[in-house]
Amino acid sequence: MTLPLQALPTPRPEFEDPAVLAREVIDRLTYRVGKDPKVAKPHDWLQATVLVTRDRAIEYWMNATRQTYLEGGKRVYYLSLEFLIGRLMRDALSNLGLLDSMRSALKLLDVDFDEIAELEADAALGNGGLGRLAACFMESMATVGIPAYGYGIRYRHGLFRQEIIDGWQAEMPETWLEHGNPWEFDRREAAYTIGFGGRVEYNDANGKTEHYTWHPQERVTATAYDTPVVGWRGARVNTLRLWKADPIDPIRLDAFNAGDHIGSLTESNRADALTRVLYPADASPAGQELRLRQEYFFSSASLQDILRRHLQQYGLFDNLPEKVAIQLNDTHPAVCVAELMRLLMDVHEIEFEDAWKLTVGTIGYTNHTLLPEALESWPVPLFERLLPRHMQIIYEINARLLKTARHDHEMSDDEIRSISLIDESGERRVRMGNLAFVGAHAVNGVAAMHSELLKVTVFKDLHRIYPDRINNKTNGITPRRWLFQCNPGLTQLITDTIGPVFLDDIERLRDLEPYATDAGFQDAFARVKRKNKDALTDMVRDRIGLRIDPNALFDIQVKRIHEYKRQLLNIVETVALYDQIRTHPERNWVPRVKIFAGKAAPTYHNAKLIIKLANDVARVVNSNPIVRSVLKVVFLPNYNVSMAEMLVPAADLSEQISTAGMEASGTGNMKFALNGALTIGTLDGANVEIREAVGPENIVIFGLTDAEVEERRQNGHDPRKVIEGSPELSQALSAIAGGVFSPDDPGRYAELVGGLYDHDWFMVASDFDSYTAAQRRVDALWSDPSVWWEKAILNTARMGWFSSDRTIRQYATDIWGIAPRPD
Ligand code: B1N
Repeated sequence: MTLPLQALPTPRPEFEDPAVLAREVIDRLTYRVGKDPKVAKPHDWLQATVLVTRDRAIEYWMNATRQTYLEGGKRVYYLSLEFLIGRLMRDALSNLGLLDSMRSALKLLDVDFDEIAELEADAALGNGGLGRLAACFMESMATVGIPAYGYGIRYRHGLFRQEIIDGWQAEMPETWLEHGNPWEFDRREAAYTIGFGGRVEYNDANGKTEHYTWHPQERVTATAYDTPVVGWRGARVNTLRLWKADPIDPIRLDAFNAGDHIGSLTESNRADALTRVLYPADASPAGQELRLRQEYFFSSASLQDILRRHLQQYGLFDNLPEKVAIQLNDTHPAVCVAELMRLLMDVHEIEFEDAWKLTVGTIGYTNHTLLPEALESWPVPLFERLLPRHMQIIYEINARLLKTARHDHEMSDDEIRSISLIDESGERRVRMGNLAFVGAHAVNGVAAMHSELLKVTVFKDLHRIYPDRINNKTNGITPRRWLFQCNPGLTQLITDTIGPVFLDDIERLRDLEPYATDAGFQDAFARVKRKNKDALTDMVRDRIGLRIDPNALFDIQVKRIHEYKRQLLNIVETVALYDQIRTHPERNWVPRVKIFAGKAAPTYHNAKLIIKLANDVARVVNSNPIVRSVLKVVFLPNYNVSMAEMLVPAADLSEQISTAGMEASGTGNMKFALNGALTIGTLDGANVEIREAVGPENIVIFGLTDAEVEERRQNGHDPRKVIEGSPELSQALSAIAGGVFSPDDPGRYAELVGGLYDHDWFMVASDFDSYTAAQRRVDALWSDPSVWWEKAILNTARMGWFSSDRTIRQYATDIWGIAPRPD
């Protein structure tokens, strides 16, 4: 059935009326939550409010879906093992333009909006930047009017909750579904069978076309759960479809009836385990069998769903690349290359050559890291056992690739070895990065520098064969969540100053430039920052019982804990500063609060030790009577999206200090700068482009360049000499290694510090002097408020380009071949 466009529902006039909304909230509370308003608890109100919000999104949602169908438009499918969404209610209400109305509606019911909004659990279905990027992209695709589906896994437990016990990280299970999830629709009708293991049958019954049939040994069902994603001003509502694994038969009745009650449950438990928990690995390996099962499970379910939808609308696959774009968020869904080939060949009887053209034409691949340990590869025996048919297909793709390389490109044996889909250097392994590269028509990095590095490092030889394939799409962040919602004070001030146009065209933030030197505007800007810092001050007191001074410079490093991100450099500098202040207490020190937060992968020993060190240093510094009036150190437990929404608007200084060449992009750097923090950072990832955008005088850059880092690693360097040449560094390291901060266990940090003397892979020692000098430049800038606020304002004014709307438009035109709605 096709509906004429005019028949599509449009929002009614009472859409925004608080009285109407209030009535609807009572209605949902009564009939859906089943609670009398008199006895309803805050959680019940939250659920009722979410249901009203969700229902308001539904008309737009259906509208969008129908329109895409009618127009025969190209659909984008964003496949990601992670979606780090955070809370949804404020986002949806704000994008629907209903935030104020809902606040008033709840007031009529004597319910405080902010209080119930705080109760919503963060959907933490991701580890860090890669997962948060997927969430920003979903919102931007809806905003710029792209018909898009996100596909991922509905983990029962998202990223673990971090507790700090005696200074150490402890991991607790995360239970976001505890109170149910009023956002999602479970689509029991959209279910697919996913196989594992078994054998492949070959038959050439008609003697012409070879035909293979996979007979899996094990099967599970993938069931869809849909969440609406609302674009800015309700421009479009797209779908985030997350898969849950279910046993084919909830209880195998034959076994159950035969009295084997336990045996009948094993299959059920196996299915359950598949989508039970997110791997807590960020830019590090997660090489267990269950992970490969998760990857294949959601890849296969998503592709089956995509092909079903396509076939239903078009009846054939010849036009797949014209109507479907599949974007792989890193290699986690790279098995899609083989699965799409299998579905096209074995199920839909398309020949290899044709299937390959359709596959490559449809798939795009985004690479997010160069860290060798994070590049996925799977042992061939494991892959073969779990996915025997896919292994065959990969061998076939590889044979053709290597033939081209040898004959058309005259590649040497070394080059052939490096491009092969199979790593033969030790135990044979399937290289997922190479598979994604050859199976995609476009391969992109996530910042200019990273994309250039792809061409000369991991994909050097593949780049020779496919010189047009690698391209850059610098990351972005959605300004709705990361400015309008998290910083309403600044948003209001900007609106009052330059008018509301920037709300729909974020690069118009530039209109603020003339006000950067205006004393009145500087004051107002500083007052907004101060209010945000007051709120953070209260939060720190409530969470860890520490008093901090909102007049001090708030210096913030929040992100996953990783050696390449160099929280250790920041901590060592803190210790050196502590020593200096104690030696010269009479000097005019700039008061600082150093704030750290972030999770470590549970098996990452050094990262966990760095958390302990931050907490040990905090304890000592914060209790020193001389120092504590000018220096405080804070480690906030359980960093997540909601906490970032408090930290980002309250920062004066943003720490983006990774070893050059190692942070592919970073996106926290963009959030802080947009909210008027100055960046102290290395020339790494997107910092390079942030410097170009805000101007070199408005960012504090230090440290070795990526080329210098590379040169030192190649030619060897002597960190011990570097340390001995820097009295401040030597003293700080001796204090840490000697147990000054760990009197209960003086040897705790001996190895960690020893690593700096021995190899210092991450160049902490090499960059130390340059970093401290940069920090003193920050102090000088802070000491002249008119200078500081001018720079802060120029950061906000010039960061509009880092909107994920811009990133998505570039993906749309360059990779997906669709025209987004113009600005
Ligand atoms: O992706 C972000 C970038 O801004 C960061 O620089 C980058 O480190 C991050 C395996 C990863 N790269 N690789 C991962 C995550 C989970 C996992 O299991 C790797 N995350 C990044 C967005 O582009």
